[in-house]
Amino acid sequence: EEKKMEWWKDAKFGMFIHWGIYSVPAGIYKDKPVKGIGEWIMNTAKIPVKEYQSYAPQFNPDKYDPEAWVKMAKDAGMKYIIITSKHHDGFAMFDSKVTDWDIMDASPYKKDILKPLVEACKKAGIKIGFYYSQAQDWVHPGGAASGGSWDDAQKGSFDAYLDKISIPQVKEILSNYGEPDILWWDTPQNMTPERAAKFQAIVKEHPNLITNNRLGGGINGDTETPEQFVPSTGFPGRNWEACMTMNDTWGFKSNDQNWKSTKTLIRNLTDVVSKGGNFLLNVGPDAHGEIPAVSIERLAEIGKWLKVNRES
Ligand code: FUL
Repeated sequence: EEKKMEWWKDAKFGMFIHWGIYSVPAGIYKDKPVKGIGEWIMNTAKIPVKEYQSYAPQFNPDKYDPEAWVKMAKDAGMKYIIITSKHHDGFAMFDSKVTDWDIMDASPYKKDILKPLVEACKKAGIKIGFYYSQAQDWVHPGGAASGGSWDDAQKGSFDAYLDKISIPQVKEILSNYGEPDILWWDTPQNMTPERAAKFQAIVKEHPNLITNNRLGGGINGDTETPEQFVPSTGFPGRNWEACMTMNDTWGFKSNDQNWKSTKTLIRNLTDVVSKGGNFLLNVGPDAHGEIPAVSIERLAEIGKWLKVNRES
């Protein structure tokens, strides 16, 4: 077993954070609820690029308290945090030099979201990972779009998008915050072996970096990623991590109140861990930077349970 996986295998439990511009519409477009997961609202409702970009001036998370989030995760018994550095809407939650569609230029907040979270994690001994949507990008021209593009502004060369936006941004997140522990790829649409190789070359420069199996182009990565279910058996010979939401969305939706009970979440956690996997449980902060109170409550209850029942 690879040395870099040791902490990860011991960790068992982590926090997924889906946070971005989609927390502004929060599941509502033109006064109507949009079905499906909140972070997909732009695609699901086919919101034009310019119109979607007009949400960014409303993204000013005055309540963002990364130290409190890290404490919440730690008290819940979580050992690592993975946050969306850029989701499919292409918005960089960090200071990116290769685009204006980022927290510095497009939002009034104008402060790097990742930096203080990384610092808080370091202080608390919590590992940090970045989710990065390498292929799907519904705002930068040429980025892939599931179901096809819906706005002329999205048209362009996928390879030019990879070379000018995606690859440079991956370099940014891997070099501007010390060495992150995890890089979490997603939805490898149109990822050929040739394209994936460009990303893999960067990964190789970070020998302790753990990557998942969603880069594409035939690259396996270090972990399998069953999503929204607990597999009936594990993945023999492979490390795996089941990711799951507490309600029915990853990104914040004001109208999703379909919360799993703490009991269900603890059952899922123990089910996953008993089968040799890690459990990556999601929270979706709102546009102010507040994690829903219902999520906070469940995290605290899970932490209480683990305090009594976890093998140390
Ligand atoms: C999926 C994404 O498309 C969702 O938005 C979410 O990020 C989930 C964890 O992975 O494939």
